[in-house]
Amino acid sequence: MALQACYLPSPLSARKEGKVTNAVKETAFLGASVFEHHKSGLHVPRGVNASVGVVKAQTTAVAAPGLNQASLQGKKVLRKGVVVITGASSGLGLATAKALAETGKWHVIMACRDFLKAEKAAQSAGMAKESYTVMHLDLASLDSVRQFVHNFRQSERPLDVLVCNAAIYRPTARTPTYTANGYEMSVGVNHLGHFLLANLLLEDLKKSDYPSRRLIILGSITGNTNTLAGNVPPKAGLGDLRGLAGGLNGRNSSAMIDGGDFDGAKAYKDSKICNMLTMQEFHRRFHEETGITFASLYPGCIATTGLFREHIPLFRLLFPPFQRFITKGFVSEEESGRRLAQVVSDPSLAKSGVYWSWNKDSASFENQLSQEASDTAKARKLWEVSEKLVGLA
Ligand code: NDP
Ligand code: PMR
Repeated sequence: MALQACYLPSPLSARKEGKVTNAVKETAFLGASVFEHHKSGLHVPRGVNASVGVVKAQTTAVAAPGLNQASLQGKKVLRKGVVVITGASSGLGLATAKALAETGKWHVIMACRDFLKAEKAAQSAGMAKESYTVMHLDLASLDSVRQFVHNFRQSERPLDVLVCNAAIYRPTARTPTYTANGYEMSVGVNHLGHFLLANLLLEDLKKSDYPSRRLIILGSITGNTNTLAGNVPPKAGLGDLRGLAGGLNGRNSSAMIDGGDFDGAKAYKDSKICNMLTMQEFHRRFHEETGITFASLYPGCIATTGLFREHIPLFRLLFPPFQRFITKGFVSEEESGRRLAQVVSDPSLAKSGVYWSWNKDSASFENQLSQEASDTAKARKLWEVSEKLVGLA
């Protein structure tokens, strides 16, 4: 497993000229000082609460770390927001990175397990080179998570928003595979890796001076049994967490959270319940004290993404038209990216503890979680067991 130092500058982009021109125009309008810092990539001046389409960004008028204070001559610098997105090398993560980068208000840290893939993806998406940084993160290794946090801190960027987006789905797996730490892979990556990452980076979010700091964890309709989609077998269910408490290792415990026989599709859905419970437990533990917004969401059925790469070819062929024409739950990668970008940056979506969804006109609303996905006692137990598994307790 690659654990090398991992802080890559972005390649050149043909779109740079246009971005800078816009930034200068905006700055002249606002009367703020112009400041670009290529090494950190932090500073393109921007407007206050400006918006591009539905993606809005709040700004903060403070000097960002790494700036030469003397050169500022007492003027305030409006800095970009800094957002870390895990799994930004494809699908929803990439679309969100692109949507945010295009506003000119955000610097996106693409936290990915495959540098080259992420770099190529950013380039093909047309992201301006100064709008993103690729950093290595393999959520299947807790060492890699810790290394990522270390590297991120070395970069001396602030952290304003963290998006726990990466996931794997193994519907056709007959036997479990395991993370470097010996946990069943779907729950290990989707929940435990993110659980450690979010807990460690909470300190960084607390330190941020950005007007709205957010921690967002992807949920899904299929983890919620109060929906038709959530009732398609195998149904999600954590039981009494006996498999997780036993180590989720398939040797002296089950590889499934509820202690049952391995089922790859269920493991994914279970991991999504964990994601939604974790968001709420973060909210209960830290929102009042820190003011940080904790949120989850179902972005719609993005039936074309790499999430279904391990599914049988017939499924991959029929799933998009099925979702588009029958359930009408289909959403394009681009639209889903705009939705998640809203949860990152729109001032009207700053409420904490919310599971966001969108109606057919793409208007956001606060959705209802299933009984299990909103069970406070289970959330607390999940937190305590997870803390032990990732070495935080
Ligand atoms: P994709 O497969 O396109 O994206 C998943 C991303 O996660 C990829 O970038 C992948 O990296 C990354 N990833 C996988 N394993 C690891 C790992 N060990 N370490 C770091 N990164 C990893 O799927 P989607 O875009 O569809 O999924 C994004 C999120 O949206 C997920 O949380 C999913 O649960 C959620 N979601 C998706 C829905 C859908 O319909 N697609 C519906 C509801 C929620 P790589 O590129 O290297 O493979
Ligand atoms: Mg589902 C009624 C609406 C609806 C919606 C919005 C989804 C979303 N699905 C719906 C219905 C149905 N699905 C029905 C009626 C069936 C039976 C034919 C069905 C089947 C189905 C399968 C086999 N659906 C699936 C699968 C998968 O393998 C996907 C999955 O469970 O991944 C975990 C999936 C999904 N359906 C969705 C969404 C959003 C998914 C995938 C992703 C996810 O939850 O993250």
